[in-house]
Formats: sequence, structure tokens, C-alpha cells
Amino acid sequence: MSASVRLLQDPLSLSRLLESLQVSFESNIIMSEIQTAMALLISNFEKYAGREGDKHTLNKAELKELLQNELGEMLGKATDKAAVDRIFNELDSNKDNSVDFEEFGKMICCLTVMCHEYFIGKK
Ligand SMILES: [Ca+2]
Repeated sequence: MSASVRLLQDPLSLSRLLESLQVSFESNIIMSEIQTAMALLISNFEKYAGREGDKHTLNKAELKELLQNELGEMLGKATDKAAVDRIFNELDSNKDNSVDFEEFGKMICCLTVMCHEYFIGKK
């Protein structure tokens, strides 16, 4: 089983751990590179989520646009209609016909782990 698959199996235990550590988000600090990457993920998600309907979730059209514009070269044919339908259905884990940031975040984590595995394999 790859790390990216394992990552998707129990994200709740990780969030419970982080909550128990009383993680805080101060807005007046100088952000590290990882914190900057997190802020960029949030702002980019909100940019697409805010185009139609609920401004904090992606509908299928918003997800397709985000995939094409932000991950197009990486995902290749994943922006075909059938592929977008499959990705949307897979991400929408609570089946409310929208993709919230938590659902989107799982895809970004999974892709990031896959990138890491790919580059480790190149060494
Ligand atoms: Ca959803």
C-alpha cells in the first residue's frame, strides 16, 4: 500500500492529534515556507470556490477550472469531463454535491505524497 493511499484512510486521527496539541493560527507572524504554502492553498481554493454558489465549496465547474488552471500539466487528461466527474465524486466524500476544503485538502495531500514518492524514485 502506498503512502498516498494510507494517508486517505484515517485523516481524522491526525486532526484529533493536532487539535489535542492546541495548534494555533496567528496572523501577525512571519510565515515559514510551509505556512506560506498552506495560506496559498487556502486562498487559491477560495478563489475558485467563490465563483458560483457557496463561496466556501467547489461545485463541479469550479473544480474543473481549478484542476485545469492550477494542476493541468500535472494531471494530464484528468480534466476531461469523465475524469472530472470521477474526481469530483471521489472527493465529495460526504455526498453533498460539493467539495469543501477538507475534501480538497485530501487530494492535495495525496498528490504531494505521490510527488514525493516520484522524486525519491528518481534518485
Ligand atoms: Ca462534499
